This record gives sequence, C-alpha cells and structure tokens, in this order.
Amino acid sequence: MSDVKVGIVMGSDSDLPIMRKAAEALDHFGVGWEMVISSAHRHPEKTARYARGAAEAGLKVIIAGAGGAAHLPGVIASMTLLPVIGIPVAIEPLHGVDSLYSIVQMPQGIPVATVAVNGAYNAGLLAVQMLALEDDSLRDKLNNYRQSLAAKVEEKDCALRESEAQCNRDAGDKK
Ligand code: RP5
Repeated sequence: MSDVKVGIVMGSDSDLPIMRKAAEALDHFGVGWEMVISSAHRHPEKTARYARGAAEAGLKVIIAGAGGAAHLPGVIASMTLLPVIGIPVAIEPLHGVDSLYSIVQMPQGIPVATVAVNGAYNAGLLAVQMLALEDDSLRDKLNNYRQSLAAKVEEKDCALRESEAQCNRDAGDKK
C-alpha cells in the first residue's frame, strides 16, 4: 500500500512556489504526497486520467491549485469522489480574485473546499485534518500543533508588554 495519501496538482510550474507550501504542511505531519502538473485547459485528458485514477491509486485527498480562469480543482472534483481542496493562486493582472471566484463558486453538487488566495499551507493542514479522522496519531500531532500556535501567541503577548513580571502574573492567573 502506497504511503502517498495526498495528490498536489497544479496548473503550471509557475504555481510551484505557492503550491510547495502545501507539501511543507504535509511534511510537518509526516503525510506522504505526490506533485503533478496538469491543466484543465491545456491538457484536459491528463487531468481526467489523474482525477479518475486517484482513488484507485490510494490517494485520500486531492489539493489542486491554479491561477487565472482556475478550473483545475473543479474539473478534478467532477471526476472523483475524493475530497478536493482548491487553492486560488494569485497571478497578474487580477491578483487572485479571478482564481478565487473560479474555484469557490462551484455549482451545487460538486463541492471544492476552497482556501484563501495563495493559502497553500492551510490546504495542507486541512488535508491532514481530513486524514486525522481515521488516524489517532495524526490527531495527536494536530493537537500539539494547535498548542504550539497558542504558545506563540502568548510569547508575542509577553514581548509586547515588555514586562516579564506582568506576563508571569497573568500566566499564573490562568492556572
Ligand atoms: C494556470 O495558468 C496555471 O495554474 C497558472 O497559475 C496560470 C499561468 O500559467 P503559465 O502561463 O505560467 O504556465 O493554468
């Protein structure tokens, strides 16, 4: 059985700097992924082949990102029952508003879970959360991750107030 659980698909290599962040998030949690360049417009046959074969290949989630008239996530979603997370990639001249609307405004019946413009890291996290539904160790890692986020907020709050004493007193209050 393959360790690759998430397919990361993008319309072009120009999306790679953004899409890499999805892989970073998955790496953080030790989730296996593969990356593919395909295109709903420039290579629809390849896109269809990939989407139709994804579940049988062992994938559990597909993350798809594209810019401009960004039909890739929706087209993939139409050809698989796997959950698809869409990433609107910001490109000139509309800076991602075009891709956001293209991806988020799916017709009823074929959902795509759309993250923020260039929100690839969150797409990776959302994929991990989906996989964690059936994986206790991933759930533990996600809990630790959330705690680390809260700890960072506390650190920043302490630094802002520039008073260690004040900070420690407040931390004590919460116990
Ligand atoms: C989309 O067109 C791609 O996802 C990319 O964001 C955009 C531009 O592609 P390139 O012209 O850079 O290959 O299909």
